[in-house]
Amino acid sequence: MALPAQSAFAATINATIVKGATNLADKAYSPNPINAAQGDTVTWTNADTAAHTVTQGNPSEGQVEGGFDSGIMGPNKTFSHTFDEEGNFAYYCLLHPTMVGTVLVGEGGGGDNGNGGENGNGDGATKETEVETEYDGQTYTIKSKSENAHVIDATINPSESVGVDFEGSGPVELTLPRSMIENITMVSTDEGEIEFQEVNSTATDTTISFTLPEGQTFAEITGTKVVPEFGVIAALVLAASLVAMVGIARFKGSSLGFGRF
Ligand SMILES: [Cu+2]
Repeated sequence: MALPAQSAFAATINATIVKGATNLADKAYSPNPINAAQGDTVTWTNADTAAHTVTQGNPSEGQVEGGFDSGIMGPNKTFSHTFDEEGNFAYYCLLHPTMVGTVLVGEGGGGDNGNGGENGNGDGATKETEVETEYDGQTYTIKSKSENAHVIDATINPSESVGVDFEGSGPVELTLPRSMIENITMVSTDEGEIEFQEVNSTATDTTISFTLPEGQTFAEITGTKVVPEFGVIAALVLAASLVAMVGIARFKGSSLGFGRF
């Protein structure tokens, strides 16, 4: 495992809420992810004409209590937060919860924000990362081991699948708790099903390996058993909320569609 690169001086990293961010999902904040070193400050500028927020948390679990939160940022407004601890910090927009981003603080931070040059990970070293996802009060840890495809976020789609977001693509070993998903049957990216292999299985975890094709940073893992166990009820609730969303979209007469929600 690579050792975390320590910066001698804390840096300020500029990020942007891009124009048209409302409909840009994980492209709404740029760069995404933001790579920072411990102690760095990230300053977001709202370059859009609409108001947005930079709020720690994610759309499925909501705002992190005591986490960073810009409040409502009008056009050209800025928000800064200093990251004193290592870790992966998901954030989103409270006004448009499909807008999501991640700040990666720690290993190899600082230099890999699209200004050229991989920093820290270009030596072919395998790195282990993990994220926690919460469902119904339970926390599940998902681990990745890869050269370039590092897990940064995971979302449980109750009774169906687990969606996993990566920084980068390529071969990856992914370890998932059996309490979250069992009997993995399929792995797919946004472009369809990909091959996977089960490489290890313990009493508590399953490890699978697959290769994320170039440019693909999302995998949906489907299993025959995904939390919660009372799948039918969850499916009904999901169906009900879908109906509600369709209703709202019709009411607004939206021509934008609703993409991923
Ligand atoms: Cu927004």
